[in-house]
Amino acid sequence: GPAPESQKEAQAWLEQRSRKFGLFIDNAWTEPGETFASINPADGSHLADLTQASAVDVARAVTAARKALPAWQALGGHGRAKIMYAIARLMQKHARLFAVLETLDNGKTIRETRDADLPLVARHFYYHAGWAQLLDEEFPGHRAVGVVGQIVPWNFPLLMLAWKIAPAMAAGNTIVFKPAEFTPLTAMLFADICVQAGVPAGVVNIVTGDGRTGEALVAHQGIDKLAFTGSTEVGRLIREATAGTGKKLSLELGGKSPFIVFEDADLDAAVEGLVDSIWFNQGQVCCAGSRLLVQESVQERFLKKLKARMDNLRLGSPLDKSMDIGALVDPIQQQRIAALVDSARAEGCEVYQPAGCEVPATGSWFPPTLITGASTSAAVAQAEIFGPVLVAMSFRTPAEAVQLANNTVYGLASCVWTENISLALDVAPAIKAGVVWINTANQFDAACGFGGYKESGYGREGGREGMFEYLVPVSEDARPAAPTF
Ligand code: TXE
Repeated sequence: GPAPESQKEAQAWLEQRSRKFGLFIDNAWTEPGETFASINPADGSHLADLTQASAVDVARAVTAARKALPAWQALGGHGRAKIMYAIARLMQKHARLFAVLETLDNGKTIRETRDADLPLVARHFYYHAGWAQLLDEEFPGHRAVGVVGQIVPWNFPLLMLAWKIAPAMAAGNTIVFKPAEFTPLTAMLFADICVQAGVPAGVVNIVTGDGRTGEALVAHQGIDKLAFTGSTEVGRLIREATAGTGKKLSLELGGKSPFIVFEDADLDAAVEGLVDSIWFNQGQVCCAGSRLLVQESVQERFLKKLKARMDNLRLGSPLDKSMDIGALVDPIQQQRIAALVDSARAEGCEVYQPAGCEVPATGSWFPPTLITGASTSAAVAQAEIFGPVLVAMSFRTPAEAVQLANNTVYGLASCVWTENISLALDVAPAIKAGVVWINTANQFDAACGFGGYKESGYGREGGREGMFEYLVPVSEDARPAAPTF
């Protein structure tokens, strides 16, 4: 596993807080109130107790954010960038502690938290510090929205925090942030980093709690913009709740992304891409390539290679560096995924799970799974499974591939594998998805806008377009008078 000292450091940090956390408001910790537990899903052990923030707590956080707004904006882009660079450097300095804590809280493998999540988190703060410095030149006629409420899910706790907080800070907003109730710990550590980095009081406030805390944040009249990543169901509720309130809103919701393999593709590379696409983070990824569409002429060969590769996947302790597949975030997810796979079995689908992938007796786990023989309208072919379950289907022509790819209520991401660049360039624009990766998968960069179409939501995070989510055009009366000559 990771150096024992990193594990010790994580436990020591939790102990130092007596495994009990209040809310982070105005750069201070409140006394823990009514609490809920955060559990390590790999072994069921108790990690810490966190405060279930009430509507009154949320209101206090919004008030702190409102009060902090003028000074934060007066600091200017360069002043804010300096602080954001400090955050980025501190995240790098404490990357191992963050990675271990994330792995303990979420169940994802240490290889992923260490090599993917943490480097991307630092990159997001560095990148957006750059936009803070360029704000006046690059976004003239715009100002920060104001106080933003941000709600994130549990699949990439710290990375989603960075995707939300970094652009909001850069643009000059103040923030009330809510992590998911399953994975609040790295956000608590991030609060410490904010203080160390010199973030002024009230600029970043963190309230923990379940959907009720989220609802209070959504309903609060002092919020100017809401950013949400999570289920399509809750996204719909939030859109309804904010309709007619004037609150700006961005939603990043579910997906059922197609992974298209043409007959001329480098099949071995495509198998590796697919492993990354559907088994990374146990498939608990909004843009997971959960629908394999493979050309009929190579289907048999491809599935044979894929099964052989699945047989080599290692599932086990997420803190063990050699593991490919860790634990699911919570037993609820395990039950949900199992029910969907059972429904496929009942419908006569073939379900392949590698014989060597035994799941531990305690904790929440699900083996890598491949389903073949499903109809295009089957639940497993249409619903977001949000687990390590791949559904394979075949096509004959590029036109049929595109038709199947778009046969979903979602439109978040997609992958196209072919050695024929003309084919790739024909197919890519025909797929209605926010991202089309060609001969690769899961490339996330802070400079590249990410977001969906259809029921995957709207708005973009990252890149230049992501900045507009946290800015509004300046009203006429606030605009400097036109120069007179
Ligand atoms: O998501 P929720 P859950 C999908 C995935 C998963 C399912 C359920 O299929 O199995 O959703 O996951 C907060 N008002 N995705 O229940 O409920 C909640 O506290 C305001 C896909 O975890 O959407 C958490 O912080 N906020 C998705 C956040 O919303 C509310 C990632 C997300 O929780 C709220 C996650 C309410 N009424 C789940 N109710 C993706 N595609 O990225 C809950 N919350």
